[in-house]
Amino acid sequence: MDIEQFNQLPPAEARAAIESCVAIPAWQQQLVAARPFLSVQQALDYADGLSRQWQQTELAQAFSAHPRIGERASGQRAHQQASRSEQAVVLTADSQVRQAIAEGNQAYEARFGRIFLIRAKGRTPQEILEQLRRRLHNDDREELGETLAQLREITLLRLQEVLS
Ligand code: 2AL
Repeated sequence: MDIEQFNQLPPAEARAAIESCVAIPAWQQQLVAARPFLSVQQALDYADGLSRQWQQTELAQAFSAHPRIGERASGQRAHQQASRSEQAVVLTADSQVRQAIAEGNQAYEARFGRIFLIRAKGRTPQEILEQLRRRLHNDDREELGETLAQLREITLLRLQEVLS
């Protein structure tokens, strides 16, 4: 949909159009309420500004739209389709790399108490594995910051797709 169509949708429909970007109700609401936007770029900038306020609470809300890396999302809802497409590259990795990612996921969850989140689009499976191993050494504060930054990137990429 183009930006004019997004501007003109009734609020509930505009919200439905962007809810697959991130499962954070306040973000969805505020973005819809800030319409009209003059351009896609203005909408993206506004969405980015909102996402820079996220903290632990918002992160916890967001996980339902982001299955584990390497675990193919099933279902036809928009966020499940987006996730499948973002993570498709991981399925092309050899079994050793996939196994290492699965083990890294387990170690990460034991360490941080939540699933490992990374913007998968544009990264190779090997790069994802390297980031996973590197981030395991972060302290809690560093890792919260990196995770929120990755969530912002995924969200903005999805919004760009919706508004293209
Ligand atoms: C995801 C996902 O679903 N898409 C993406 O880029 N990253 N999940 C995750 N656990 O990082």
